[in-house]
Amino acid sequence: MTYSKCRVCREPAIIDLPRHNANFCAEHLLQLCRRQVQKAISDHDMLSFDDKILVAVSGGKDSLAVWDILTELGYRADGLYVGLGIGDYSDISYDFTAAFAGERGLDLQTIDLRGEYGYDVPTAAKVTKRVPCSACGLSKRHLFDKAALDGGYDVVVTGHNLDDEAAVLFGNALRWDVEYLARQFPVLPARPGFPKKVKPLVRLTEREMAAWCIVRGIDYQVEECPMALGNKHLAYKEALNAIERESPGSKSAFYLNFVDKMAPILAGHSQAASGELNDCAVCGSPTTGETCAFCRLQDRVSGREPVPVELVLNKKARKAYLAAQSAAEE
Ligand code: Q46
Ligand code: ZN
Ligand code: ZN
Repeated sequence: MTYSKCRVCREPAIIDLPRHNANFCAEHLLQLCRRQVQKAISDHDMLSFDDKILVAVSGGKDSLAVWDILTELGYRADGLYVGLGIGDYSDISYDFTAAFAGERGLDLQTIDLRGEYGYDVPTAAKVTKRVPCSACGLSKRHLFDKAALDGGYDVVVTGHNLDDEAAVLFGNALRWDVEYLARQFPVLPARPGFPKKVKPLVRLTEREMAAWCIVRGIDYQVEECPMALGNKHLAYKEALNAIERESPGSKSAFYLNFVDKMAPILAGHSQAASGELNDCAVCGSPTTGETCAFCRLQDRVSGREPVPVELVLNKKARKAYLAAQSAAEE
């Protein structure tokens, strides 16, 4: 598709961005992305050039793009990939991550959940009878925190973009979940036992990140995680996209104005940030109980026979997953 002219240089554009009411050529799209990342970093005091940074990489466009942008801007950033054991999806995601790091000479650490902790996400979901994202999110958070603290990193970067954050905000606001709303900021400061965590892509959309990867020649996992099929997060994204089509700019106003105007009001409302914490009896991580949620999960699910991905999907998601599998095999 061709779009008229770049707003900056008047050369032919490669993308239209209705929320900016403008089109951009490849060079000026990259410039816009860099500037939005720099603005997020400086507005929220996310990173300094002396920081030792750990990027949580999944092999998808956002995490590879944020690693690429930070490196290009001159930050010192290593990557950490956690192998979740979600069938071919995880294997392919790892290949994209390793290729990206290898081609650029970047340091990539990997943790394999089954190899090192004796379980994978589908098995954990089956045993706990909870949605896969629950065990997955819990495991990733714990392992990224631990790797950052053990490795002497100052900060963990994740690739959450504007679409992700607006969708989470939408869900939290639908329920007026003040506890979650109070924690939904682009920066979580370090606390004893927890590293600082930042989201430098909160001013950029999925579409802009996909365009960044295409222009920069970054190959990434384009498939959604099969476990995400049918989850509420995707439904919230679709709802916000429908609003955005009618009224460009609504999505960024919804999220960025929340951060500017509501964050100061909600500060201090999170009990998790203020409660007393003990050291986990098994691993030493901070926890409100005796043993942390990660160690309790591991204790429950480790050593079980691996459960195939399709067995933990609902009927609709299983159908879509198996159809995609057989199409890939043809
Ligand atoms: S990887 Fe894990 Fe996501 Fe898949 S199981 Fe859910 S949380 S959807 S970012
Ligand atoms: Zn241009
Ligand atoms: Zn523990």
